[in-house]
Amino acid sequence: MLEPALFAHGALEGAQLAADISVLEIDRVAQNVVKSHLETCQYTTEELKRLAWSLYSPEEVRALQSKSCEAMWQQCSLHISNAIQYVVEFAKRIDGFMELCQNDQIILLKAGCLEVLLIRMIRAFNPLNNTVLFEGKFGGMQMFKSLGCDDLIGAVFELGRTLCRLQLSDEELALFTAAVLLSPDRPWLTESKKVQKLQDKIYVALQHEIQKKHSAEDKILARSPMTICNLHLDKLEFFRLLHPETAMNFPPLYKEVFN
Ligand code: CLR
Repeated sequence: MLEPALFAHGALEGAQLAADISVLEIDRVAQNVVKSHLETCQYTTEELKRLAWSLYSPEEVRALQSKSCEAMWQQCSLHISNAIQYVVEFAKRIDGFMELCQNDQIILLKAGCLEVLLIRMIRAFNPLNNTVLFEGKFGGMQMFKSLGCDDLIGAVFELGRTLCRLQLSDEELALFTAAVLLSPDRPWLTESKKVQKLQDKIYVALQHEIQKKHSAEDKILARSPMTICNLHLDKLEFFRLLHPETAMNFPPLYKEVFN
């Protein structure tokens, strides 16, 4: 089934690709991926919003810093492997993933799980104060000092800041991470064509989601004249207080419209 209307804007590079995939199918893919993401993302957006207020105190940070390198690595690797289990569950719930051969499932997960985890981190990252969620509270990169890998931690935090600037919605995050997992160019894949087909659909769905976002943004922009009008009235009122004579001699039409 073809549905050319959706792609008529030329926003999509691979026109042939689009022609192969129907709108119904795209919606189904998007729904499945977004649902899988929401079911496996460990924390709800509300939970994270609430948690953003609980910051580590300087004493608590000092306590973390004075841990031994081994103990801190142990602790971090535990949390990372726990979070990776959720990524594995995410992958398993993406339609088509379990139909790949087991060899390829393992290759995709081994190659992609940390990438996905780092992208997912933006949900638990606060770019306003450069903090990340760790064991129930938010803290800065000094927390991880005892690991002895400031360069790595610095890079992780910089990635967090950069990705946060994109202001991805959960829908976009879901589709983006699914596309990362289903990368057909991972070495040693035996059925990379199959992986490619799955990723293509996800990219089309992501493209569609981004278009939706832009038209929503246009609506927000369309409201801005109203804001400007109100601002104008505020300024006029203030001007009138300061210079009542001048305001009295404004053109009649102007006065009639804005008085
Ligand atoms: C990522 C999003 C997951 C929840 C989650 C769990 C563990 C967190 C991780 C997030 C972000 C990165 C993190 C990690 C624990 C330790 C690690 C804070 C929030 C930091 C960057 C230290 C890495 C240390 C390595 C060198 C082992 O849904």
